[in-house]
Amino acid sequence: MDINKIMADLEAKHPGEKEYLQAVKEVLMSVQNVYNEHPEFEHNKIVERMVEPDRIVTFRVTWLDDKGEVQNNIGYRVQFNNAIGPYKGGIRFHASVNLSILKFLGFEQTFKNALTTLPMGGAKGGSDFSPRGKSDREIMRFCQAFMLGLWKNLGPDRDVPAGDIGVGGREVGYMYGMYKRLVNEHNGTFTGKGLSFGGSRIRPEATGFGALYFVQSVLKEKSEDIAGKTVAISGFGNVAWGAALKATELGAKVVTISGPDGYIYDPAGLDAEKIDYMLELRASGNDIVAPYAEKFAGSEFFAGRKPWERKVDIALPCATQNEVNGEDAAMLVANGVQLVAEVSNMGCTPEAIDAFLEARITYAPGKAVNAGGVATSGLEMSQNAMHLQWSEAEVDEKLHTIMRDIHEQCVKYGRQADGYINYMKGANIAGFMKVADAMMGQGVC
Ligand code: 2IT
Repeated sequence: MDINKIMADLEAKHPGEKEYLQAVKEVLMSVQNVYNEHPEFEHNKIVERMVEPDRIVTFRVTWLDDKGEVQNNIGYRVQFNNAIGPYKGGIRFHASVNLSILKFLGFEQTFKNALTTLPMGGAKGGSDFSPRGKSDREIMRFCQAFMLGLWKNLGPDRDVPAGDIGVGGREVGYMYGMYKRLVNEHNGTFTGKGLSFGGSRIRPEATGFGALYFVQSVLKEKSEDIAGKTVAISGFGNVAWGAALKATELGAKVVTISGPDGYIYDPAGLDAEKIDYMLELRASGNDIVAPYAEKFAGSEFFAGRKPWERKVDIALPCATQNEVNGEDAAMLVANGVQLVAEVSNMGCTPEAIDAFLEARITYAPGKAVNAGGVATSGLEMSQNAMHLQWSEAEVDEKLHTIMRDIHEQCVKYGRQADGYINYMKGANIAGFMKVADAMMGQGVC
């Protein structure tokens, strides 16, 4: 495989799509050697077919704000690859959303979903709509208008969306409600639904819980335990909340959370009340964490800064892509961090990853660490298809098994001769091989 040529061709075709090109390059670099051992992949142009989405749908989303004014946004769905199962992946509502970001997310989702061992292809969607400061009615009207543009492309065996940044249980409910009216079927074509209409237990917690189960496996591999370790978390949304909840339950001390406005340092560590307060902060719709420091004595707010300047044992980026850069990584390394596990998708820049690998610090990529979210979505699809609902214990047990399995796959493909486990390489090879195998089995199409 000639990575330089593939990347140059891709860049010429999709100029300026930097997140997408970054995600593709990372995977190609990881799989290069294995790929070259399989001439049939080259013969069937597996990589060239894999890096282009199967289909991209873009549509205008027009809605009325509370003042009665007409608002326009762009909606997208990137159906990346359905070799393994129906297209599956979240929807992101954020002002920054563009095609490059959704293509990178859809590409990553394809390999992540393969790692879960469940039959799901990869997709991602979203809009440049910003939920910040919007009323509940505005959110509802936007979700309904978004569905009008997308519903024809969805279905339980076609494409099953879920939440992502800016899309939680409330938004999924509004979208699914409109979808259901349009198709006149209650067929479960969304995951992250409310418990009373087909949702799965543990789905809200699953991304964060799964990430901590993965971290437990990583530490076990090193004959260590998470209890007593200090943890830096970024973000304060659904994923950060689930991670903080499980980390605390397992005896770790979470000392930071963050928002677009800066970060909170709380040396006493988060407790149940503070973790509940994260939900309140999120529900306020203001997208800021500063009020935490006013509420909880002993904590401090650092405007415009990131939590990575703190001395911690474990760093869990839980906010968004490229939130840990080379400089942040250097600070974490200098402060003796032992493990960096991305809970956000592509949370680290290539420079940051290089810094961790060079310092031989364990770094685990989002597509392995955060796969518990979509895995539990897969479990929600199974429950919907069987018209039943599993107990919390049943879902949690399955989530545990899946995360342990993902960890094993990473170790299998990522262990180096000197014993160091390159989780990025392991996850990329394991995911890639499964998708490649499924594509090979279905012929050139
Ligand atoms: O990035 C992700 O894996 C998600 N946002 C969840 C996707 C899903 O379909 O549950």
